[in-house]
Amino acid sequence: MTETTTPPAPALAYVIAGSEATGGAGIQADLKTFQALGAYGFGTLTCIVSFDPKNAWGHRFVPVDPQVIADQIEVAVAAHAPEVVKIGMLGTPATIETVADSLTQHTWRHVVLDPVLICKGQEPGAALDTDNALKDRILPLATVVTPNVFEARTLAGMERLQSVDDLIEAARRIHALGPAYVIAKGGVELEGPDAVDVLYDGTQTTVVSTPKIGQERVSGAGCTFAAAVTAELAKGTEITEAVRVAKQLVTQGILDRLASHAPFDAVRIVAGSERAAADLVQVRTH
Ligand code: PXL
Repeated sequence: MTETTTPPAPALAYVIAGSEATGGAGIQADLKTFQALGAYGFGTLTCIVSFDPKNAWGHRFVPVDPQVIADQIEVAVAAHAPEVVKIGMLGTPATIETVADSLTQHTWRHVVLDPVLICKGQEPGAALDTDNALKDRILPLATVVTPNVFEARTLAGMERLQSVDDLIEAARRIHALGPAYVIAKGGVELEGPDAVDVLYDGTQTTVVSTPKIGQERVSGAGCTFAAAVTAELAKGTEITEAVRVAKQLVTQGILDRLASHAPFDAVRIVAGSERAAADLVQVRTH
């Protein structure tokens, strides 16, 4: 006779984000990351991005109706009562209002915000409204925010961001806007041989770096990074360790990247990716 045992309850990782139809970025990357890190993943769709292969792979963007977004959040929270949520691409001021209203109806242990700003192909005026709404309505609810260089410069109101010291300054300025933890990501954008990220918690600055893998940005790296931090926080991992795991996972995902007929490669995460690049990651706290 075989004995059946109930597996322990998994960590619950919830994401509110957009679909990117090639599967490299967006909610597809988030859910794959949650799975790879052993969390139970579920998501609310905010918008659908379909690059246009007939038009230089520019963005085509369709928002989901605000009521449908509110309904999805309602049922996800009713079913699972998640404590940790990742916010990815929202895309319009109306979506931001809806998500902000829904988020404030619940108590969260962590709200991890990947502050996806201008999406190529969006009308600049509309994008500015969206950026301002994100800053006004969602940033104050975030406990963790993960800007890249462009987003960090925009949120921090800095004219230039070129060095690790600038990245640290940006992280401090964004911290002053509310989030308990800021993870500013240098990626391939800063000069020098390393891809450097900075975690600032209001007191300590932790610099996490790996040797750069090429000079090109890889699609889905930012989504995957924030999703990995989310899954680890859902599992109860402490923030510095969550950042280290995320950096390892993304570094290995870039090493294993998927080429396609699109003009950019995509991060590829497989089970075990989070351990594979351990030797490449350096963590220094000041
Ligand atoms: O990588 C940012 C991003 C996030 N979410 C969606 C996207 C993109 C970039 O294309 O399409 C849905």
